[in-house]
Amino acid sequence: MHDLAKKIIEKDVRALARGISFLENDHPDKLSILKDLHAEGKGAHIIGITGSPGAGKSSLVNRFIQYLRSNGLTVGIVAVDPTSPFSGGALLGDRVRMAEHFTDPGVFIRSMGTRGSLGGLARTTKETVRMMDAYGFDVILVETVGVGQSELDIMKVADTTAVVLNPGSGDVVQVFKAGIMEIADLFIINKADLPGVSKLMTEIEGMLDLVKHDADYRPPIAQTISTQKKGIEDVWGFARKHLQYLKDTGEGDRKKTRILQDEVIEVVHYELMKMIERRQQDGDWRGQIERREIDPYTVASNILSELDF
Ligand SMILES: Nc1nc2c(ncn2[C@@H]2O[C@H](COP(=O)(O)OP(=O)(O)O)[C@@H](O)[C@H]2O)c(=O)[nH]1
Ligand SMILES: [Mg+2]
Repeated sequence: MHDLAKKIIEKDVRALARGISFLENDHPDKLSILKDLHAEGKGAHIIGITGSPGAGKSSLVNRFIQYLRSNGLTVGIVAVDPTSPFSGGALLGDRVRMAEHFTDPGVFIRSMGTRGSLGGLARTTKETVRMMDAYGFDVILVETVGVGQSELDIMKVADTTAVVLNPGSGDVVQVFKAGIMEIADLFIINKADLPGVSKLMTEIEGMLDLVKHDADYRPPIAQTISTQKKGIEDVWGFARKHLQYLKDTGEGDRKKTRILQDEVIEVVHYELMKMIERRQQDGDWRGQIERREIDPYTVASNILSELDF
């Protein structure tokens, strides 16, 4: 077994931090470490929290951490915010907000950098969650901005996906269009201190009637005020109920199978892309295309034939 994998399983928190850096930097040992860790997954309850920027996800996560800790549970947090490309930004805000947890050994917070492509970020995020699960947190929270395919893709790693909405924001239509409705296991109306809660409630219920009318699981709706610690226990209660549903119906197992099968394709895809990118640096095909000396199909065929399988 890889030394780092061994240390992560032994709950060496510095090894965990280093391991995640390996993932982010695409270290050559990455796949071998993940392989060693696979059987070591402890079955954390992985909860994804998604929603528009400013919806209050980070504030909610902060309260959630407090709540889980006061119930004796350990928590790993992965914060992904590709919408803040500037250093600092939202992540710095999160850091300040979550500072009180930094000295607590039962809490581990990792902000995912904005480097690399979104596809790469989604991959790294999922691998980080796997690594945290092998380390052995009771609950793993993944915060991500709900825009675009990659964010939806990140959420596939979660057992339970919570979608955060605000009253008076007109978010519901967006959520519906973006295909988030389909992946939501639980809705959270955060900023429930603001006007428009019952209108939003009706909108979500209406949408659920359309999308989930024949489903055997109907996502519940929680109301929270993150700035006042309100409603967090409902979120936790609903999340536990959803996990129980996954267990009771076998849907959890089926979901897991799909995720693992997809993972194979994803890893192959990602590794192939890296090989191709390295190959692309060889030769002057970009120049040849610029000078219209060659067609893209010939270049593509050449690159593919050079990758020896
Ligand atoms: N009124 C009100 N403001 C909130 C609530 N939760 C968060 N906020 C505020 O909303 C803003 C954005 O919060 P943040 O957690 O950074 O949102 P994120 O971008 O979704 O992570 C901050 O100014 C929070 O103080 C709430 O329940 N009520
Ligand atoms: Mg945030």
